[in-house]
Amino acid sequence: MMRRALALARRGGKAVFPNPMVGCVLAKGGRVLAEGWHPKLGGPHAEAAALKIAGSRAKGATAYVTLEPCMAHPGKKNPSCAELLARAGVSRVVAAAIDPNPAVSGKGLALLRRAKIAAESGLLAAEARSLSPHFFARMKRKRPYVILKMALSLDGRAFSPGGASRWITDAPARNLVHDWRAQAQAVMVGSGTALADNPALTSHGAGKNPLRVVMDTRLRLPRKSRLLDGSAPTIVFTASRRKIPGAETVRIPKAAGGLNLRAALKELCRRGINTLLVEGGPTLHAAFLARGLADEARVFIAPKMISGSRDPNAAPTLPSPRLKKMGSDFLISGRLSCSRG
Ligand code: AOF
Ligand code: ZN
Repeated sequence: MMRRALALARRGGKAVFPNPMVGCVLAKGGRVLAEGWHPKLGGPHAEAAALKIAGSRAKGATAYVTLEPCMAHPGKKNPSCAELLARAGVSRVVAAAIDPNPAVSGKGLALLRRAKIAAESGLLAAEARSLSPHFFARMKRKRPYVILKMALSLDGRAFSPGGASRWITDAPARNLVHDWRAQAQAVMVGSGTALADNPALTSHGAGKNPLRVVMDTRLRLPRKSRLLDGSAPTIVFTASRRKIPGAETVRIPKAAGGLNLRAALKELCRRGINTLLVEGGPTLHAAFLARGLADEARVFIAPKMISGSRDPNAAPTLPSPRLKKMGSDFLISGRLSCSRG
């Protein structure tokens, strides 16, 4: 049964990255009742999928899962699987690996035992861990998977998630960013970006809103900031002793040029945050890069030359740009819309 659960888990493939692949088999009297797996990042969990198929037949069944069933924690997109299994009345849960996520670890099995369900772990645990080595390694390092998102004009100006310049990328790029926010459990900006552009950092209906995180050494965030509007939870990391209404203020140590990023990441990991999308500004991106704390970059380049114009929306564009890969470089070329005379 556990081997079958492992095979189901593999169906998640790259779509669940950077979260783990998870599979689940519900069985009774040596017969499979239902199967489930985690199909994609932010999608239903394996147990939830299997329980949905089994319905009331799950009562008295044994659940074989490749990862300890989860417990509710902030930033989670799904109802807790341990609770779902208990409510469905399964009589036994066999888990392969214990969830290394510090917000979950051991707590899922403990909840099941409190509900008088026989819960054990360790069956084919090494196989289960080897399905998602990156996930287990990262949890050991005590930090989320960090994605740096940036948007640049063709002439190399960074522009940020809010304010007037947010309209520099087109609707498809902006919608994709909203999807990324819905998939990431947390989104981070520096106070400079928060002040200059007043971004909301929500998913704008593309899915669940992420936890919003502001790095604000001196607590400069103004009270009227959209990040404090309550539309999604917000954490402000600061070195200040003051508190700010509308957000949770968490004091962490200073470091050269700002706050201790590692301390912030450790705190986010402790809260069960698995993926973090860092949206800028350039100073914050540079700090992540300098300390080797960034795992992935996603860079938009808008075919616009904004250096010479006051209004980025009126800047010269390349109406039909060409993109060519030249060795390790990319060449973007094309006629400019401002060409006259
Ligand atoms: C489970 N079953 O199928 C998976 C689990 O963002 P969420 O809501 O998908 O939660 C992600 C966390 O849930 C992840 O960090 C890991 O601890 C656990 N993954 N747990 O019970 C599943 N994929
Ligand atoms: Zn779960």
